[in-house]
Amino acid sequence: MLHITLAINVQRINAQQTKQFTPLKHGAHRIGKRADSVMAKWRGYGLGQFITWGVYSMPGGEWNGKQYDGAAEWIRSWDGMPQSTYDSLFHHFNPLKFNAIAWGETAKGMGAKYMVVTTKHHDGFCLWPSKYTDYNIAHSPYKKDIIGQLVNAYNKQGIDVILYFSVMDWHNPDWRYEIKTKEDSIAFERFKKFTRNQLIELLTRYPTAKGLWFDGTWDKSWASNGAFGDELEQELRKLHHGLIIGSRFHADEYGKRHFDSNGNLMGDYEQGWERKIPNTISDVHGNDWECVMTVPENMWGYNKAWKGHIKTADELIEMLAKCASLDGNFVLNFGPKPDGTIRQEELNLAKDIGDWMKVNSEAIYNCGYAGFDKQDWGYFTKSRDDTDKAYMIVFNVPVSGALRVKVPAGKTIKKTYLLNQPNEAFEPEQIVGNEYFIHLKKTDHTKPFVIVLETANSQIKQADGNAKT
Ligand code: 1KN
Repeated sequence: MLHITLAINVQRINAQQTKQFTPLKHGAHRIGKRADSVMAKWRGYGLGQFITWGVYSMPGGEWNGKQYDGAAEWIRSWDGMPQSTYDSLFHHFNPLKFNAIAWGETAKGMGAKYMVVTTKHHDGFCLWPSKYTDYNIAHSPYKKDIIGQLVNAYNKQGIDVILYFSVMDWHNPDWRYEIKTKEDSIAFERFKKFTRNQLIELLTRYPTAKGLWFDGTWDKSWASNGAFGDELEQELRKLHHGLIIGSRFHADEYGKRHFDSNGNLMGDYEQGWERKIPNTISDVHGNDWECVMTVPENMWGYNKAWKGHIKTADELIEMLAKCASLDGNFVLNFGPKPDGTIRQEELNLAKDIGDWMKVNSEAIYNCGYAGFDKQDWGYFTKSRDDTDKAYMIVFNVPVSGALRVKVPAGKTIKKTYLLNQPNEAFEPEQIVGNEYFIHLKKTDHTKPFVIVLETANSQIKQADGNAKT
């Protein structure tokens, strides 16, 4: 038995050694995390707000009394609504109740440190007055630049802004899914110039933007133009100091997306965590990452019906804690209404999350993976600066009231107390070696809560608690 196992291991090692390295011009340009201060700030954001807004908020997932089953911002792709009708909606887009300052206050109240906003979704409608297409906000009855107002209002609240941009553009006649003919390739060359122009325009108009958030980059047309995307990315980075771009912009020269042909992450952070969260630290491969999450199952733009399960504030706080515990940011989507207001359900969630953050954000901001074994009661986080202070974000209180903690080898617990009641210390019970129980004094919590865990290097070499068996 042992003999067989060894043989398999040897084979594996050989396979690794002979694995081919593919020389790439347009793959990853850096291995590992960015080390600069702009990215360090991004890493510390913890919580963000995503805003999906455009003319799709007008039908709100419904046309002629019929309900569209997909996400509301995709309604243009539905047979039930003629594309020409959709493309005329903007003549009536007039969000008179839009108040960028009020949105910024909501985001601030929730505890968001950054905001991602759709400058242009797949439908091609631009919320800024773009020089490169008339299909933009200046040609709507509303007229005013929405992106500019948001950038200013959010920056005044101390919230950084990242610009969402869909490369795929259903409105531009030069967009192609695939390049099949000479004509296609001529059209797509024009489209590439248009895309470059719009991106330079955005960065020039909104110099305080911290990054670009790309979407609609999966089609063959774009993925087979990896060299163009990569060179454009380098150009944009030169233009805009510290610019943050995730793994979703360009493919490598073999059409590989996110991770290049050698398995290395392209861009500054992994952008594949859309509406999903990794389970263990090994799932994130040491990279920066961010999760973007919707409140209902899969609806970004405003949907009148809001079908299916609607996540609660506690569920969302748990997702936020889980992300922080695995080194990622959590970004919650809002889909404002066509009149420019945010629906009451979302305002309530922002308030409830904010109320929790006011007490507990120390366990989220600038926190990451703590290096402790995961336990069933919730999530450990640790400040990226303070190596001897961890947080236990507790969601599931066991009937015993005893929370199991296993501190890393070579550490002991120095002090344990509730984050919001620092004077009330717990006395951890040592189970064996570096494993402890923290006995809660009350077990009828109605909200997730945070326990601070101060550790110290253990003086005495620990006995068999750490021994490998
Ligand atoms: C599964 O295919 C898609 C394609 C596009 C799922 C979602 C999306 C878009 N990305 C999100 C950030 C939303 O903007 C959504 O419309």
